[in-house]
Amino acid sequence: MAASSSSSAALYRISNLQNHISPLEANNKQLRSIVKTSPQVSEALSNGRAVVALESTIISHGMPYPQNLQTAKEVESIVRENGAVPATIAILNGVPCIGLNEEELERLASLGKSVQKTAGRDIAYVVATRGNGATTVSATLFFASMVGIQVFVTGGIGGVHRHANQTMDISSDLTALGRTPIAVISAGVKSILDIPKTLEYLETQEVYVAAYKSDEFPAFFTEKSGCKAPSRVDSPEDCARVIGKCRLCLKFSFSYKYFISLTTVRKPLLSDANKKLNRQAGILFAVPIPKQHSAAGNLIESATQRALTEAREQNVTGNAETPFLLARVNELTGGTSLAAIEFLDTVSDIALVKNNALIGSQIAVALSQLT
Ligand code: PSU
Ligand code: MN
Repeated sequence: MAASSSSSAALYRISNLQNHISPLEANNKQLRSIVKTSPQVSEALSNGRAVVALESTIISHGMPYPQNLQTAKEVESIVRENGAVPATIAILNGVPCIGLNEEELERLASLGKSVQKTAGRDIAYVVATRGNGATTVSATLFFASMVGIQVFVTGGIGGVHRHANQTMDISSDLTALGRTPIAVISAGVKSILDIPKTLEYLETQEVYVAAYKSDEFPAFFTEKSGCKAPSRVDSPEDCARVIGKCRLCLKFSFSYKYFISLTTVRKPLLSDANKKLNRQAGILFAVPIPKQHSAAGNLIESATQRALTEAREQNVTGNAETPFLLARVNELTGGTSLAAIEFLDTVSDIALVKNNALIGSQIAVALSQLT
């Protein structure tokens, strides 16, 4: 990194944030000087309205431009139509943005894979070098909790990789969930990962995991993973009661022309759990693929299972496994055509993230209505 003195200062500041400041200190001046929250998101948060955080790696790395832009806009529309305010999170020119306007969303989408995939560990570097960063689940959790967002929608979360006992490849999404009191709505975990180990690791991290209207934990492309979900929820209201309402409201009173007093008002907590108990761990609500997409999902899943068997037979392990699986799934589902699987995969990814956006928004609204 070609560090100028100002970028070193920024690096120092953001490292300090990560190390010493509770993410829930939403009224911290230093944080607010670094992070840019959109007027819509700010307004919604201070009025206790429903807000849904959205990650941006799916935009930059999940699909090509302009399909990614169109999908990102459609997902935001679904959130709005269901009564919540979308907060897409990304780092633009070193500034973490919580809620993107049209021009910012267009910029992020058109930059595509040239934007750095930014996990928690990468945040300080991207900010310090004034870079552009597409946030993964772990980095999005960090920024969302900084401003007090409680609900976050994504497609699939990262997990424990197969052979993690040799490679140590475990997504920081899981450790971030373990220390961030936010509810993530995802379609479960792709079967390319080790789903039983992922569930074990979430347990170790004290993350509450529930399948939505199902007894089984979903495997992204299929409703069933073969693993019983640790818990089950059946409505947005159930989810809201587990999360518990954030009663931290900021009140600005303009009592004199140049005098602004900032008062933090905490209302009594009555009926909610995670928040009421001041638990600092996250929540994962896993939503199974909707029935109308299960045919496309099954096609991808059966190719994945076959590729996994072949990998075992050919003794492909370690970090060679994921590229092998992806290439083989391409071949199996599209013959020689890469476009076919990319199409199928993208179609299902889009369908799933949209479905999660619908349910996540309902959860955020139910949460805002908790009395
Ligand atoms: N899994 C998916 N789709 C995704 C990702 C994972 O099915 O888009 C992205 C998410 O942004 C997730 C990240 O947070 O990849 C995890 O990356 P890693 O395994 O490198 O931690
Ligand atoms: Mn990894």
